Amino acid sequence: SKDRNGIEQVILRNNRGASARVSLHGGQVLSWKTERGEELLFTSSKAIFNPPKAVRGGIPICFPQFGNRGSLEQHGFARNRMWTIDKNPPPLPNESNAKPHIDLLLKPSEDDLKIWPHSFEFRLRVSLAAEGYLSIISRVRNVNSKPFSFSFAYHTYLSISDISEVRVEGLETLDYLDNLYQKERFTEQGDALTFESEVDRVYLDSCNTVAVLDHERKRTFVIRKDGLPDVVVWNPWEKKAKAVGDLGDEEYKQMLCVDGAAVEKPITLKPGEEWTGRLELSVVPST
Ligand code: TA6
Repeated sequence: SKDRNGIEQVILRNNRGASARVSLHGGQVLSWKTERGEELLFTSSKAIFNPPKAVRGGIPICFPQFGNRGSLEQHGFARNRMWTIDKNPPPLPNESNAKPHIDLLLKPSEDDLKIWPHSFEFRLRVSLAAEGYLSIISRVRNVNSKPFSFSFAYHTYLSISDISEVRVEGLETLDYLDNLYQKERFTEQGDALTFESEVDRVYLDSCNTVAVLDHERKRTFVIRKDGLPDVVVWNPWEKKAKAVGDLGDEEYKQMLCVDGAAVEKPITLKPGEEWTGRLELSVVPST
């Protein structure tokens, strides 16, 4: 199907009615719904669905650079490019092709190679399991003759009821780089993370499971990851939300970014080598 700007999108639906929508622009998941049709990802009411800008919401892919840690545009160019449907993807070990899935491919254009001179093949698989969880697998292969390094994040906008009623578990005691304090390193004080003001952190060397508890909606997002050592946590809060043009002034209350990422230690690939980064999102009822 096509969106209002004629951008191709793919709808995945499992046999219980859960669904996901993926745009070929940016390879961006724009929607993930429960079998009851409840939207689980946040999209700003002021989102701009006009390439090359990435839609504010869903799960933008930050590649080959996370944030402003380098010479490229913020979060790299992958989220601002048209991807193609990968008709003949190399098989994914222990991934069943039975579940609804889409395979997308991004290769650098001549212009991309001018700003980032590293030939790569980025294969993205988005799939929806029978139980409704969303799985995203990124495979980046170095098809160049020299090694290259990149940083990466699945910039995941979770839809929540009220940011002041949310707790994040699984990051206790970790060190983090605080983007609000010149990316300096701090240590988390050992309890679940709650939110009273802007948070913009990269938690380091996290374990592979993080839980985001939405108290009001009595549900917990479970984020499982592999190949992604770090977790970015971002909420702009009131002042920053007003400064973000494609985010409603009050909407910071309904969103939280908890991103599987590889930021502190960029991934280095030798010629011919391939990296795999897996993210699995599920939502479970919680008391
Ligand atoms: O989540 C980390 C971060 O770099 C924040 O500092 C904020 O800029 C956010 O990403 C959104 O970035 P974007 O380029 O999508 O507006």
